[in-house]
Amino acid sequence: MSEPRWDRLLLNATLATFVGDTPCGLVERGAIALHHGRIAWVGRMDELPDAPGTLAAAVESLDGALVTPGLIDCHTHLVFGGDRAQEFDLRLNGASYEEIARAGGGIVSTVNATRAASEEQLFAQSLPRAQALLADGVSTLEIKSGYGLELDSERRMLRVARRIGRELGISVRTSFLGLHALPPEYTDRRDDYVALACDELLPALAAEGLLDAVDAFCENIGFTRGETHRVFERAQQLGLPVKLHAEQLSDQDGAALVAEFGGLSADHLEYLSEPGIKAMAAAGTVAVLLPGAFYALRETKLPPIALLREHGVAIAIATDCNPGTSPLLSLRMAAGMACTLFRLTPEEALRGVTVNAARALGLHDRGTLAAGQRADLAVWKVKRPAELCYWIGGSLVREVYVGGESVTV
Ligand code: DI6
Ligand code: FE
Repeated sequence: MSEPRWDRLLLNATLATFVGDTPCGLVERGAIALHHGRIAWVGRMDELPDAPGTLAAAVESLDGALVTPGLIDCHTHLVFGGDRAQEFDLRLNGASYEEIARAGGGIVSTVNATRAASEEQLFAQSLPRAQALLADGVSTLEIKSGYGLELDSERRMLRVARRIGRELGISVRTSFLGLHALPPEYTDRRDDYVALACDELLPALAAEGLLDAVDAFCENIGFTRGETHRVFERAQQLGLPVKLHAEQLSDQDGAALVAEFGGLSADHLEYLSEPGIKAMAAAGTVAVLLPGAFYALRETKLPPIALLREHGVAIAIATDCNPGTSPLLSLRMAAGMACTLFRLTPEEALRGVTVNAARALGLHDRGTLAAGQRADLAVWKVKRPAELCYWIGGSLVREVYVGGESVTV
């Protein structure tokens, strides 16, 4: 008897492939073959080239269970020290996020806790957050620096981010967010800090191979458009793609700036204007919406969804997992919130955590179920794609495969 051609064959699956024009690219009574870490074959079971038992070393029937690409969380800050539960209390009693930040709380309080944590402590505190995301179907995760704001602490955060990927067997992409907040020791010396971030921290961390992209917080309580321009220029010199926290609390024309640099994504976008949308559409910059932050800040201004659709801007959804504005540990929940709060369709939200999220990270080898893609899959306990957005909470994951291997969730 000849050797089976595939490592593993999953049968009787409902496949949300996100390929083609049908809703979610759905294939009923589908089969998907995994081989050497890649998807080797996808289609209807009745189109398999031979009897299943002869095709693969391991064959499993899924009884109609839904299979999606492994989910991709393209915007998180999940490596940090401490928490900000006390600030949550202050906000519930009427203080605004800006007021807390201007009074020296907010991001800066997490900077202090992160600087005080050793690499082991930071790893021990952050790992469970990544585990929670994985348990909810995430197989690729972006993690930003930005709570260190000096070389050793930024490096520690990024090393912990990479280590989380190795520990859990998932993909972690890292972004430098040196322009996140002005560190307390640079009060009244803004230019010196921006110079430090652009000319010392960024090149040093890039040289250590710790960075995949560069981000900034372009906001009236963050950094100006000019300062953002400066860090983007340096990123460009170093060959790193850019992305931006843009138009979250006010319109700084940041989306147009990141588009001008051919950026991967502009993120948040509640205050985005039509010229910004047009610039994003022309540059192919993805709109990353973060409903967790919208919810936690009790924001009322909605991102301009109708205009994003009209101009054909790809929409992704992420958790923004961070201790201040979005302590959210479920990407599926973020997708559900995008439906309920932003009125995305479940299909749009699910494209937002798969195919469009891959694009927001500049990754072309994942985010759909197609032959040749990485074998990153989530097998669910439900049968219809919309259920992933409809159920609030609970644990719906049956199995996650990363690079063809089942990982413990
Ligand atoms: N925007 C956000 O939503 C997070 N960072 C940012 O630039 C919030 C970070 C925090 O409050 O700790
Ligand atoms: Fe963020």
